[in-house]
Amino acid sequence: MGFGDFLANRMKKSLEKKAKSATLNEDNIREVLREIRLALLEADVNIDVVKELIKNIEKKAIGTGIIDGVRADQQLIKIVHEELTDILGKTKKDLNISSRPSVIMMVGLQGAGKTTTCGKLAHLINKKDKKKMLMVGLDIYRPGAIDQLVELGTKNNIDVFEKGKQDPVKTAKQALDYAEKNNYDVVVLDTAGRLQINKELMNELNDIRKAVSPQEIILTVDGMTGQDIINVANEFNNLLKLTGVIVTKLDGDTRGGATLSISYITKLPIKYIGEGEGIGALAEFYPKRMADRILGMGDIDTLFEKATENLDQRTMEKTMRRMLSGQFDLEDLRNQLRQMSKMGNVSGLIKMMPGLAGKISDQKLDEAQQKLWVAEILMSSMTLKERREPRLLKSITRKKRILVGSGRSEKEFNELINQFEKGKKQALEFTKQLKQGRMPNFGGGMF
Ligand SMILES: Nc1nc2c(ncn2[C@@H]2O[C@H](COP(=O)(O)OP(=O)(O)OP(=O)(O)O)[C@@H](O)[C@H]2O)c(=O)[nH]1
Ligand SMILES: [Mg+2]
Repeated sequence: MGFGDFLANRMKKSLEKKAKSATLNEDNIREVLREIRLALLEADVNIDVVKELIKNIEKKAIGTGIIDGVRADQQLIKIVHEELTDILGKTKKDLNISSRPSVIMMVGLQGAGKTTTCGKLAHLINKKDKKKMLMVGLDIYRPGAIDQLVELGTKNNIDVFEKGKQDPVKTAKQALDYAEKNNYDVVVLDTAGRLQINKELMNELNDIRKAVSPQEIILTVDGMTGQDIINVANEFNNLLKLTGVIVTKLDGDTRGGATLSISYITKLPIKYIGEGEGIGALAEFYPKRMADRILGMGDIDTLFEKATENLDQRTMEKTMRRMLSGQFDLEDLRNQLRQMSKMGNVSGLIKMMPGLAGKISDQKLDEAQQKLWVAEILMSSMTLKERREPRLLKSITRKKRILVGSGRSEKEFNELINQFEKGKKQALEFTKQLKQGRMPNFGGGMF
């Protein structure tokens, strides 16, 4: 169960059960709130945060009364959504990296993910803002720590500054000089971690801070840790005046309670979340989207972003132009399916669609994924001419050749052709509606 799913399932169930009718009264609102409270506590959200959230929702839901004419369940979900968004920090907070060079200092406990996140952050800022990035190795205590950073840099084309076991304060200063002379835009400091907060480390971090005055001091926290992370965050913040938090490892079996709690209690913005070990697995943190996800409403904005990021724009435009002029063949279908699989697997996509999340069983998702693979295999056994002129596929010899070449059954072949015909109709209907300036109706979909 991924991040958010846990809360999503619990909350949705309690909301759906109680709030279906348009006649929400004070009693059943309170009951829904009790269940939300339980779900949050089970997800390891801090008790003070839960109390505050429930109090605010209650005040809004019962205090203002439910407006007639608008469905009560929708109003309640809206209120829960607003309050969750508030608690998660209201709006997205950008990094302050406008000065040249800007310094981002990464701090946190051992194993929280500082070094990995340094790499991800440098990669992301370079990609997104086209900034020249320099990572600096300041962990002189853990054997292999500097090598880890150097390796990360080499593998991903990010420059690394390090002076071996030299005093980290001195290295930090030299790194800044080096960055100025060599036109780096942003310097990311990878500092040492400890198993627990200790004075020596905190003093060293404070000395580094004073020496280079970072624009950003970011606490990296492991999303899988429990409540004590809040004390850790407070201590780091008191001494270092943090500017933000990055929560890592939200890809695993994490319930994410720490995320909800830290931002509220320390008033520090969560700036990014880590969702995997790879260099690209860092996402900007949008409180609203996180609230969407937690409530299981689907994460349309993220889906859209992912889509625009990965889609091959030109192929899309071409297909669209063809569809608008009434054409749609197997080659178009193949392009579309390929674009889709670039965005991830079927179940990942479905989770982000509002209304569909949780409604389709894993088995159905597997079947859909399987169909996509079969379709791809079959279509790659066809010639371009056959894909462009699907009527050629009526020929028995062509069909036989494709079946032998792909190793798929006749049944699968026929199914693909049938679904293509159906999809073609839908695609053309879709563009017809678009051309008439109407909002297209999504009728089921092909797979
Ligand atoms: N699944 C997952 N693993 C992560 C994520 N971020 C970091 N890790 C893993 O967590 C482990 C520790 O990461 P590091 O970046 O070395 O942590 P650190 O804070 O630098 O640790 P020290 O240098 O020992 O203080 C590594 O195995 C990383 O691959 C994440 O977002 N998701
Ligand atoms: Mg490290």
